[in-house]
Amino acid sequence: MENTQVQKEHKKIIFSGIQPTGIMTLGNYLGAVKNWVALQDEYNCCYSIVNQHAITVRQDAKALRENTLAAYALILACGVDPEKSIAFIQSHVKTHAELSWVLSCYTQFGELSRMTQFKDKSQKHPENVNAGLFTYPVLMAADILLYQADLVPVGIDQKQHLELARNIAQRFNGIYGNVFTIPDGYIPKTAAKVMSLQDPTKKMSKSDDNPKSFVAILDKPETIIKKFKSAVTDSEALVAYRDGKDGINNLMSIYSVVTGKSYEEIENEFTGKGYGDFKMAVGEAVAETLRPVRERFDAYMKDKAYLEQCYKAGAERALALSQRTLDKVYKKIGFLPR
Ligand code: AQP
Repeated sequence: MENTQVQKEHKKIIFSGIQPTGIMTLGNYLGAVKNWVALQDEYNCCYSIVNQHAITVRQDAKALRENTLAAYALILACGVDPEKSIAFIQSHVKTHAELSWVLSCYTQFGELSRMTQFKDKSQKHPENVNAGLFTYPVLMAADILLYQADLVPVGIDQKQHLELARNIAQRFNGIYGNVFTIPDGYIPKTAAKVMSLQDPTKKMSKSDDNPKSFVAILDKPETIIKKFKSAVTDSEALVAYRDGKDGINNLMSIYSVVTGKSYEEIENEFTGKGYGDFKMAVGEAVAETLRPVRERFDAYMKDKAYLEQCYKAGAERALALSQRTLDKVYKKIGFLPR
């Protein structure tokens, strides 16, 4: 018992989050949430539904509420265990907004101006280029630093934000001593960036206007297979991982992660076969992987009381942990205690 306690204390800490901006895609699953699940035994993990990030883009209130609960149910359905890990909803834990304000005073305007996600999203929503969209990476830094996270499992699209979080932490530590742990990214080798099925030069995104471009985790098996059948490829009829074959490369990396087969094994499996067979195989493998997730999701959504009990307990644990960091920060910067 004592040993287990010691081991638990020595485990490294992980933080990661996902926005409740729609139904999670295969990209979110393979790039992030699948790894969240795999890391739970080895690390002390904090996983959050980051609804405060979601409002940087205009949301319908009712839909946001529903999507937040659905996203929470979905991470549990993917295998996040609310006993092992701290699973919570960001707005339930006030320390995130509080630390974010402090860190924004230690972040330069120029640094935030260089963030590519800000540039992309402000182009996509020119009518609403709000200050929150601009300071989004500061809130993300607060999310991570509050828990003294060692590792942050994310897709490669978040690498730049993570780098900024490290810079902010280093700058703060440089002034005040060792307040924050400097986090490292945990980016998967395969499927770190799942691409759109309709435009394989763009990342698969849940807010894409074209539903054929992404596979939602909750899509029915026949829908998944149909979407893969209509995936954009090339005219070469050769299943091989090569430069310039963006569509096929994307399908190969998806197939590789869900089946555990190497690229070489996949190339051999489809030698002499057409893209039709390959797309069908990828669709079927993904549908089979996601089937149990969808079934568990349906069961969780029928038990709202259980979900509520889990997210309340998660918020309490998250608050207790993060308050320790916030107290330390307030003391260092000279805020008079109440
Ligand atoms: N296509 C992707 N491939 C691999 N990883 C991905 N992630 C997102 N898309 C891909 C990873 O999923 C985690 C949660 O992402 P998020 O929902 O917080 O925000 P996002 O990156 O902005 O995802 P979307 O789907 O593109 O959402 P919208 O459309 O709302 O902007 C992150 O770890 C991310 O790296």
